[in-house]
Order: sequence, then structure tokens, then C-alpha cells
Amino acid sequence: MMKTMRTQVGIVGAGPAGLLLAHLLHLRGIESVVLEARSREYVENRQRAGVLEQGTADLLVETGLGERMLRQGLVHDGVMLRFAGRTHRIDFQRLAGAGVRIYGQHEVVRDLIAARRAYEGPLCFEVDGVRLEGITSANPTIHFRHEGAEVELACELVAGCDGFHGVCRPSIPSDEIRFYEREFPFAWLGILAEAPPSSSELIYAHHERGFALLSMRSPTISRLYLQCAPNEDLAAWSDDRIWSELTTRLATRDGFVLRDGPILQKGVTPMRAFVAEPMRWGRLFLAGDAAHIVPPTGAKGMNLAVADVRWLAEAMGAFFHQRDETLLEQYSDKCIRRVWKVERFSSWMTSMLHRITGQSEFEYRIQLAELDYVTSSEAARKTLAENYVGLPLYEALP
Ligand code: FAS
Ligand code: PHB
Repeated sequence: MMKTMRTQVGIVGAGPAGLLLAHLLHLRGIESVVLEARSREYVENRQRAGVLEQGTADLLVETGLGERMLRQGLVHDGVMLRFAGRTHRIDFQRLAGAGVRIYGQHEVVRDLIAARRAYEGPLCFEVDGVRLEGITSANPTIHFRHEGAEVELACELVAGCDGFHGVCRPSIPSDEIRFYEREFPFAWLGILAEAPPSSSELIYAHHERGFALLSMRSPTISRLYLQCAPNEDLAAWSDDRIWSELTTRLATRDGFVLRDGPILQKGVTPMRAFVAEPMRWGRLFLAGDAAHIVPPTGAKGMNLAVADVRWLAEAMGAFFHQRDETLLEQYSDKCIRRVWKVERFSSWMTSMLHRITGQSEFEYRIQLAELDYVTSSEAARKTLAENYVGLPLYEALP
């Protein structure tokens, strides 16, 4: 027996994009239903991003979601670049008048789910068989199975926030969408460890053996990454080997000490860049990883998803309250302009900091010269700082 539901916006995916969009729509008095394939427990414990741009942190506070982030998040006013055994600080506050906040993506997701539950906003976990119909009509429907029942959700607009491997983007006919892709010939072996962070700010390290990143989640939990092969065998990496490799790559001439501890989680993350254009087809609007992937070196993935849904909520607000489609029509171009700037920054950080297989000695020295320039030129430091803390959101279309 088919169950029917009706809402204004059907949202597929309960990651940062889908949940934040639902929240921003709620604040505008617009109804939505969020559909998520995984369990609540899974999405609340999935380790992903860790850096919030100033704009992302401010939006969480403005929309009543910032209490725990302000209490538990770490304020960082700069970042360290390390190469040739020396460390160089990029002072975000002095160079760009803003900082970043270190607060796990899964914590943001927990806060969003708690808020959604508090005002009893529809949020269905463990759905499957999601299928979109009629997305070029005025009455699209989303079909799915939930708790053993077939459900048809009628809505006016659909938000595809189901990530890179979701079903929404593939619902757009291939001759209506274009993909731009770049696979990097390496990956990141990431760990979560019960070890007090060995630095007060993040350290991005360039080393002849490969890139390393020291990040954190709290005063007792560290998050670290090592450049590895795309098909790296995790079983080949004992905890001792991971700590010894991190110690080597993060070493300095002035005796930096890396504090280790029990490794709680480890995994390998592929490094790719991907952009789908346009981000809208009919009544379907893509946001976040469903439309674009950036290599994590610039710490931009989640922040870009937040920028998308900020604009999408504004556009949907104008549509439902004034029946004005102008902002919906501008949505894709507006996002795509920012996406390509963030792709540029993330690819630049990735190419500058990673050891490229088959790289000539000449190219390696150019990398070192680029790092030397970036850390010794005020103009270059400012460029890195303004991109890292987050480019301004509102700027006139070209
Ligand atoms: P998400 O992928 O987070 O959410 C999509 C949701 O849709 C998921 O919950 C999924 O289960 C659900 N879904 C998928 N298919 C579905 C279907 N058919 N039906 C219903 N639901 C479906 N970014 C940073 O900025 N900094 C980092 O440090 C960083 N580290 C990362 C580490 C890893 C391992 C990964 C994979 C990404 C990382 N990123 C990082 C990028 C990451 O943060 C993403 O940009 C962010 O999760 C994007 O959010 P969403 O677009 O909401 O997609
Ligand atoms: C993280 O904390 O997980 C993190 C931080 C910065 C990055 C990527 C990941 O560039």
C-alpha cells in the first residue's frame, strides 16, 4: 500500500548541506522533508571535515545552532606551513581580519539533527530506493521505501544534497549536464587519535617523503593525515609505522616533538576535484558534494556546501513567499563562480604541498621556491589567508 506525503521542499541527504538547508527553510517558515539512507548513529559519528570558515561559524551562530560550537570549538587565528624543516605562520587575523574554527563536521551534523528533532521537522533515516520523478514538471515527486512502506513524497522543489555517490545528480539527463574532473595521483591516510594536539594551530607539512597534516578535534583528540598511494593498503600500516612516518614528515630543525597516543580510527580518502554544471535542472537543485568535490587540502568541502545552501534557501524563500524565480534562476551561476574559485585554491594548495610521483628535481625545487615565496611575501600570505578563512559570499555577478 503506497503512503503519500506532501511538502514544499523534498531534501535528499542528511549531511551538512541537506540538514542546514532544512533548517534555513524552517527559519523562513518553509516546510521540508529530509530523507537519509543511513542511520542517525552513522551520520552523527562519520569523521569528515574539521575546519569551519568564519562565515560558516557565523551562520551557525546567527541561526541558533552555534551554542555548542562556541563552547567546544577551537578558535584558530592562523595556520603553520612547514617545509625544509622550518615552520612559517600565516596570521589570518592580521592578513584577512578573520579566523577559522576547529569543530568536527559530525558535531555540526549532531547539532543540526538535534535542532530538527526539537521542532519535530520531518527527517527520515534509513530510507532506501530513492527515485525522483517529474523534476521538470511543477509537481515533482520523490519515491522511497521507509520502515517497510513504499512512500510517494509530493513537493514543489527538490534539493539534491546526497553527496558524490547519491542518486540526484544522476537523475539529470547526461546531455543536460557537464562534468569537470581531476584525479590526483595520491590519497590521504587519515587517523583520529587520543593524543593531545602537538601544536596550537594546524600544520601543513611539505616533505620529500610526502605531505603530512597535523589537525585536531579537541584538547585531547588529534586528527592527522599522511600522503599515501591512491590504492594504499591500510593493513600495511601499523600504528607504530603511522606515528614514525608522521614524526619524520613533521620533523623540524628546532626539535618539534609529535605526541602520539592510541589510534581510534584510520582510513584512506581519495583525492579528487569534481564539478558538475549546471547545479539545477528543472525543479531539482544540487548542493554540496552532489555537485562538486574539492581535494581536502584547502579544508573547503563542508564550507562550500554551506555557501550553496545559504543561497538556495534565500532563492527558495523568494520563490515561496513572492513567487519570484529570479534567485532560483541565478542559483547555479552564482554557486559555480564560487565553486571554481574554491577549486582553484584547493588544487593550488594540493599541488604546492604534495610530492608528485615522477616529479623532476627541477619541479621539486619549484615547489620549494613557491613555498618560500608564499611564506615570505606579504601579498602571497594575504592571498592564502583570505582564501583559507573564506572568500566573501556576496559579490556582484561578473
Ligand atoms: P555528505 O556526503 O556529507 O552528505 C550526503 C548525505 O546523503 C549522506 O549522509 C548520505 O548518506 C546521503 N545519501 C547518499 N545517497 C543517498 C540516497 N540515495 N538516499 C538518501 N540519502 C542518501 N571537507 C572539509 O572542508 N574539510 C575536511 O577536513 C574534509 N575531510 C573530509 C574527509 C573525508 C573522508 C571526506 C569523504 C570528505 C571530507 N571533506 C572535508 C569533504 C566533506 O566535508 C564534504 O564536503 C561534506 O560532507 C559535503 O556535505 P554534503 O554535501 O552534505 O554531503
Ligand atoms: C581536518 O581537521 O580533518 C582537516 C583540516 C584541514 C584540512 C583537511 C582536514 O585541510
